[in-house]
Amino acid sequence: MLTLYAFGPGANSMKPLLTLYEKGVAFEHRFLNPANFEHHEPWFKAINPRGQVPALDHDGRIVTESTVICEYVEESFPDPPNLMPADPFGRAQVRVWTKWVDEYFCWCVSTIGWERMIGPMARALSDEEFEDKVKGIPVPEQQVKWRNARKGFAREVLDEEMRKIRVSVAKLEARLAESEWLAGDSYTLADICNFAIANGMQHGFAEVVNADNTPHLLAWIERINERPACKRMFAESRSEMRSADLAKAKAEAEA
Ligand SMILES: N[C@@H](CCC(=O)N[C@@H](CS)C(=O)NCC(=O)O)C(=O)O
Repeated sequence: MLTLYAFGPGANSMKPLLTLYEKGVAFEHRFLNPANFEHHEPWFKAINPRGQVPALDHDGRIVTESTVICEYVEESFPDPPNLMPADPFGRAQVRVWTKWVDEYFCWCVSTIGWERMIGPMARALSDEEFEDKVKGIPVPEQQVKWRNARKGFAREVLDEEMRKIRVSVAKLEARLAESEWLAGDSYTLADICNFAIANGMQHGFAEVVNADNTPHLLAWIERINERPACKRMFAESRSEMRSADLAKAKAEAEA
């Protein structure tokens, strides 16, 4: 029995979600709503003490860290399609790309995302409500990030993160101009983990990711969006998220 705890098809949550869809493995998807701070509730911190998604429960054993979960799924369900190359050199190339997304690309996009989305969410709370929520955040650095988002990140921080986004996008464009996929000849976890962060930048960062500046990156984003597993992931996640909202609203109305 597999249960994936995630926010939905975006960012770190999307990495294992798309991997599970690509592998065709049956699993239960448990959506947490970040607007309700559900990931900081005690029941979820009992699953991931860091209070972060994604987390995978496989027969009662918990695996955390998005990229680690992807490799765990690939190794636990080795039937094709294979998302890791068979040879050690190929696997090393995939890991160079997944390490880069986890340590560099993800962070600059995340800060701008927090400024745009988490900031307004945090400012909608009263000081008292906010402090109460912050107390429930187990990772000290995340407490700082929530406070910075509420205040608004400093201009120099935002400028530096935008610089790193431009560097990241140029790196992806250069690689995809010479190769259909990021690590070698086939679609791998390198593509899935980078797509999870890059998808949507053609809208949210259209001044950087667009047909004139990054035609190869755009084509790669479209190619992955056209994959049957990816289409299924978006369609089913949307309908599951709607049902979860309806079930929650119903439970609240009945309470
Ligand atoms: N290194 C972790 C990072 C997980 C992470 O940052 N998750 C975000 C969602 S994309 C989260 O739970 N954020 C909520 C918070 O930290 O309050 C991974 O790759 O799984």
